[in-house]
Amino acid sequence: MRPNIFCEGQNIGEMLSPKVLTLVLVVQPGKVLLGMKKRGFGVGRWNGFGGKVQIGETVEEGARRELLEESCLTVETLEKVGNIKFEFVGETQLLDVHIFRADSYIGEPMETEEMRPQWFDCDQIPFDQMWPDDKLWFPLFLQKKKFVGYFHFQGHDVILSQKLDEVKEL
Ligand code: 8OG
Repeated sequence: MRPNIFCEGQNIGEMLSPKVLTLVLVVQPGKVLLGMKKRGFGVGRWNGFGGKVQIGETVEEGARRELLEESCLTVETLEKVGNIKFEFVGETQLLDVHIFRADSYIGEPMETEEMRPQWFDCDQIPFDQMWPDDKLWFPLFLQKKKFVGYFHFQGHDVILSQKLDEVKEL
């Protein structure tokens, strides 16, 4: 099924190009580092570290920059693990989120203006304080599977439709 990215009554010319975002999940054996988002989009939710890719940087460069800005960590290897597109009712711009995994890191996670980092055991991930789609794709992520998805949201809490597939390559 092809995602219904064009709302009824809206023509293609009105659809903005997607906003490209990154999301980095740092893992250690049996645990994952999340940050409590202190402001802006997704405030009050635990999430990985990331944000908008800037003009002139690659998606991976954007991922490394946002990770450093939000958690004070640098990483050697980032593995591409997922790509999810989000559509919100009433919004003309899709979010195109590129998800990366890092199995090692340099530095110590530090609280920043945007995020308060905390390690969670993989069997105690706080899904009730995360974006509602996360509970659907995190199990794939934790099993080291790669995935692509699409979620259509009403507001920030209700998923109207969804599609999630495991893939071999991204
Ligand atoms: O720059 P800003 O903080 O607005 O970036 C938003 C971050 O949130 C970015 O890392 C991408 C991420 N993000 C979404 N939607 C979702 C979602 O549904 N689940 C998770 N885990 N992260 C999301 O934009």
